[in-house]
Amino acid sequence: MKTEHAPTIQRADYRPLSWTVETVDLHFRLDAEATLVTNRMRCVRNRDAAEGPIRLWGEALERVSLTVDGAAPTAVREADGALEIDASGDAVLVEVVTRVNPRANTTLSGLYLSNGGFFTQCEAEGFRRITCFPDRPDVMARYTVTLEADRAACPVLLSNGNLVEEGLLPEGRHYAKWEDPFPKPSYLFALVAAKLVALERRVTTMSGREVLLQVWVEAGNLDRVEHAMDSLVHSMRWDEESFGLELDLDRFMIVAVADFNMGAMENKGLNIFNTKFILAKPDTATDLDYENVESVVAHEYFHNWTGNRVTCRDWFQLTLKEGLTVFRDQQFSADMLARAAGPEGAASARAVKRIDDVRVLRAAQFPEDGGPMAHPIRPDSYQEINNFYTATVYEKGAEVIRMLHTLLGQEGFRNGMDLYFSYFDGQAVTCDDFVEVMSEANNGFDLDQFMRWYEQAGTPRVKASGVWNAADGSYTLTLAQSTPATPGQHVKQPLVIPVAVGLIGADGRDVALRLEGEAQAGACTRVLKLTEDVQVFRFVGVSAEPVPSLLRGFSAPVILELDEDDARLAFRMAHDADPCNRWDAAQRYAERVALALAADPAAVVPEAFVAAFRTLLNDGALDPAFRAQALALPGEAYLLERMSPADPAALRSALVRMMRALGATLAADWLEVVERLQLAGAYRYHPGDAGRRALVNLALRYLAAAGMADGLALAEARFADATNMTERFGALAALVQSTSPARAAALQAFHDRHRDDALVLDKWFALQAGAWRWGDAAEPALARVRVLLSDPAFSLSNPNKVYALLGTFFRANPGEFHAADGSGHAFWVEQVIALDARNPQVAARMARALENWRHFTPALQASIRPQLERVLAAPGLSADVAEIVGKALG
Ligand code: 0A1
Ligand code: ZN
Repeated sequence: MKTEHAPTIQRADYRPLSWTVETVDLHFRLDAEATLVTNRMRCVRNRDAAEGPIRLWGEALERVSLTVDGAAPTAVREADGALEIDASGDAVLVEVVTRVNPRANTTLSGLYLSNGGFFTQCEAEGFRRITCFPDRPDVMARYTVTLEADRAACPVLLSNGNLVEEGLLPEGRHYAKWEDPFPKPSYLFALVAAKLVALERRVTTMSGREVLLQVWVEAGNLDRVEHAMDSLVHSMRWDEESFGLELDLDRFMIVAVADFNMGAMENKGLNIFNTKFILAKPDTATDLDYENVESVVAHEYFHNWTGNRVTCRDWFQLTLKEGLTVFRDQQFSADMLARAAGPEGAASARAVKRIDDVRVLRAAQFPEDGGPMAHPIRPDSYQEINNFYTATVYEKGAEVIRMLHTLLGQEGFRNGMDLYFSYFDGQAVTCDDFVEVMSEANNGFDLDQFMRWYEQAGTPRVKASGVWNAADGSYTLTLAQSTPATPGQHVKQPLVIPVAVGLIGADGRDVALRLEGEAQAGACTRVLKLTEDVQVFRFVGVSAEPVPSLLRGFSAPVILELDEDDARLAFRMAHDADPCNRWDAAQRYAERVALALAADPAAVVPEAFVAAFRTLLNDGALDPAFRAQALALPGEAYLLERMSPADPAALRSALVRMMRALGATLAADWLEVVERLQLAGAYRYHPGDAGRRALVNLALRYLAAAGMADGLALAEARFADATNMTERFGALAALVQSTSPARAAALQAFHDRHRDDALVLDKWFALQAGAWRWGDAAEPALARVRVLLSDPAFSLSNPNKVYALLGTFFRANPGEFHAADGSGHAFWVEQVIALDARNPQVAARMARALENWRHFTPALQASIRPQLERVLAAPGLSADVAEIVGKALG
């Protein structure tokens, strides 16, 4: 079945191409239905490769003409989806003319239209949908691009690099010519031709060059680009200061587009962004939106060095640029938060960011690692590369880089990065190259075993046990690692796992650590290197029985298994000096309670658990942002992954009981928090304020869930009076997640206020798709989702809308999606098939919502299997969806 849709591509099959490209001269005659693309490329023989023809890939193209050195080529064949052209000599000029239809292109890959403008998306293999080309990242060429379009419809014409010429043409048309001085792979090509305006800023780089920064948006959005521009400037400064990396172009452009499959794209000098990650003003964007804009702008900007200047040899190496760039954006965000918090609050601010990152990893990557799509951060094979822009490649990839940073230290890591650029600037390289250079820059630091992180899939388990010996004051910690089998990988080797450890004394203070054989005690937290299946570490001078605090700062992407009773978890919630672990103790305690309640419908929330939450809530010494994290229950996706068999309805009932108990029992405490922390005055995006708003919004959530009259009244009042989106949406969310009769009216009021704002309506869609059922009479989420599907503001063609409505229902509302009658599963089939006809990438993302179906109860499995089979049997199914569903059933 699988091979019918797409062949499997193997990493081991990589071969350099016989011919590559030196220069590309592109001419676009832009037209909505028939754009003519003339591509003149100088192809050169690759001396390092075996003899062979020129290979050019093309997809969804109408080929108008093809010449080699001005003449019809002597021999042209089609093989494996590529054109093969025999050529002689060392260099030839190939000219290909193609015609494409941007309006008909609903895949949003290649050249497409959005609101009347032309945009491109070429990663991973979109360039072949524009012209015939050796569309692989190891072909790096210099591009000259001429755009020609109607001047009234598309007054702005942009491409990579520098503008070298522009002018008017007959019949109301005009043109612009761009030259990119840096050789680049085709996936970094971009053009934009649209009616846009720019916010501009001129800044001076560290070497004293003046550069022009532009953020291009539709005219009506110009009042919401300031934050993106500030974020760009901060990113530039940070990369200069942290890594000595400077912007290499005279102009750097960002363009926002409403129709976009992913978050954003790092095209050389012309980043294209989903509007969601550019536009922000207080009335329409939440604190979280502000934070996301900052980190996505940074991520794309950082790619200019880690991704563009040094790129990937082939798509299996994707984590080379993505893991590293996510790590860089995480460090940047942590530094920005720490700076805003000042010296006192810096550590807590960093921890809050780290907790965010760990939450994402656990919610998205752990389930992936435990399912049919499990793959190493560097996969060995794929059918459709677009399916491998995954949490594993990105988030686990960033964790792997973080472990390198931990093992080598800040300075060692920086030395490695310097050497990486000095060796590989302008090249397309592999993950091995990166790790080797890290070793070389650190006196040959042995990273051979570390490479297994690139090879093995699955989340490792670290089982820990400790024994204190009163007689000799020693504490013996035994750590054992194992990684469960994953598809195609049955045997796993031990990994290098940095385990940051602390021992907490009975007084709640850390003990200074001294390993057996050491002359004196040192720091209170130290990193143990676990490299064997089992290892024993003996601490001495421990005069009273300590409480271990392991994996501090989440020092490795593993699942820590440690027997701790409730009292110990409560103790660590109150005392662990490592904020990440303090949060984790609360998560573990909540997980334990949730799973116990899910297993027993009659069970009640233990008082000791509520008391432990109360202690945290009322600890005024703790940063509100941290308290908001620690008092939020673990994500449902993560909990389902921990439950065997996974029973979403039972889990939902447990979580409802927990929310209600925590809301009702701690009502007075929550109300006091609202009273004490709510802010007056104008909104500003500042992490300190954001933390307060987050804790107040959480308080409203608990109070509303518990149906506390005071809390509901507060939420209504805050909804009505809010002066910014964070407060308005927080109050609305609290009302929607409750039995409040004000719910419907509030949703309507919110809709009416923001009816013309696509991004705000996305929140409105998502909130309803994600709603739990709080009362017996409440409407099932699916009924609501069906109504919203025909809302005039909804469109299956806009990825943001699909992610907001369908993505939220499928992925963030398991309690409703997996309704026992199977209605959610039948609906999923309908929608996946409808989407697949338009946009396979988006359809495949939705399809992934059922991949872990084998973890569910037998009754749910019986409901899901035939639906997966229906999708797989659908005529004309894309390779994208076929791979996901095929692997789920495989
Ligand atoms: N490289 C981008 C992500 C991206 C990947 C694929 C896309 O289209 C299929 C678009 C964007 C990043 O990491 O930000
Ligand atoms: Zn990226």
